[in-house]
Amino acid sequence: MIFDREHECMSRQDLRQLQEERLKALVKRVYDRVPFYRDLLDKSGATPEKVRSLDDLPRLPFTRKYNLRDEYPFGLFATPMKDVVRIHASSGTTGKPTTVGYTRSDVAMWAEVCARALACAGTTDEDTVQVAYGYGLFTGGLGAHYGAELIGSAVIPISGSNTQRQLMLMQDFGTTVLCCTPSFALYVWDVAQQLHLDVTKFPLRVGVFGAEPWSENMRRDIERKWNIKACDIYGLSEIIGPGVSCECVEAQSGLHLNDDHFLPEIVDPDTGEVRPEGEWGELVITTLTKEAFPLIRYRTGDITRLTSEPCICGRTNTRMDRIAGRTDDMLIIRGVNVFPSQVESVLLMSPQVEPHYRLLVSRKGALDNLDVQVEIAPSLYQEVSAGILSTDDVTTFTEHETLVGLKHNIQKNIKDIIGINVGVTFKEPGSIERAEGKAQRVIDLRKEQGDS
Ligand code: DLL
Repeated sequence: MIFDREHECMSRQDLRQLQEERLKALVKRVYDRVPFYRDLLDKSGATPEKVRSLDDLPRLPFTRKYNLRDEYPFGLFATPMKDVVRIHASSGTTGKPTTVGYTRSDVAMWAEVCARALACAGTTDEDTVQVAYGYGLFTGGLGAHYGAELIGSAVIPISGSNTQRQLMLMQDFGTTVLCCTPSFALYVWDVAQQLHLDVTKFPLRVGVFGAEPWSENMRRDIERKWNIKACDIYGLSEIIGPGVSCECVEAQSGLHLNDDHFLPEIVDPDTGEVRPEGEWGELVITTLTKEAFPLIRYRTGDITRLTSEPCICGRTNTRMDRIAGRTDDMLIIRGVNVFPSQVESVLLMSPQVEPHYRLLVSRKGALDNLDVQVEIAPSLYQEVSAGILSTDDVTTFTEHETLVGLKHNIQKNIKDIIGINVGVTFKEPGSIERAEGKAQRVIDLRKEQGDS
């Protein structure tokens, strides 16, 4: 189902015209109402009368995460607090969160784009939608909730955690759509195995997973384990929350971006130069319609690429590729850029390990080390431990022949893809901490070790 055919299937020409009108109005609005932007636009020379078409977009200055921090909590709001009806926040790296505000009309627009996203993933008013994203300052729970309600689905606002209860309600209420992080979907599946539940017999048919990076291989793994279609949903609190873009269930090939509200660009993360369509780079978004907290050319830090090719589902809006990583969680190991998602896709090629892993980065002398810690499959673990127990020799877990071979293979595959040698440490099933929200994949010890 296409939720808003008028806007999701517009001709590119009409879309451009709409974007242009909205951009001009936005620049005027922030110039008049937000001292920070008036100052920035004056300094860069891109005052409202100079912005006449979309071609002027690259002349506008960027907004960065630190600008939001500097103006904490409400310095970038463009409406008086009496018009703000909701405040959300996302955790920051330096203690203070990033605050975002919504007017009544912003909340309505957010519900609308989330409804589009969920409908894009195949949700209808016949569905029962279990929202297992966290409710609270995090935007995931309430965003998905309002979107599903607008579609007319029956919403179960269970929020995150409570894994056994998630499974119980899924069965008892006949959940057909699950919204949560991909890592939580895997965790819930693990728990179902421990409880001897056959989740493939559940009525669940679609997962709308996002809020953290995941790979194509992880999608296949989740789809197979749950016997569902898994679609990728993307968003960030600064821009709106979930609902910026979502994959359609028909093609699962790129995330349809609501570009009548969120104007995307791809720039070189180092120079800020705009890159042509199809090239990878950092996603930059301008919010065209938001009232309380509008942003001009916000540097998301997320790496993707865009296409305006039409999709088989009939939507004509811009599509973005799944996020390949972030400019700032990109690891630099011995000078090589490494995204956790690259390592993940290698791990998921092997059925003998589980999609539960973490990357431990450390430094010995001048040399960076990356140790990939991954759980082995329970069946392999049983086989290996039985072998060890039945012999009298001193073979330890990791020295077992099968594991030595497996380790060698994974190391080789990682080397083929990212070009560096890494360590691989196998962990017992269930020993890596599970996430109830976003998974923490990287532990970088280099700073504590005195290096930057
Ligand atoms: O994670 C909003 C959201 C909630 C999106 C539920 C999807 C579903 P923040 O907490 O502000 O907002 O985190 C935003 O998470 O800049 C990306 O780096 C990452 N992220 C979000 N969705 C995806 C995704 C929510 N589908 C940050 N793939 C973003 C990869 C994602 N990364």
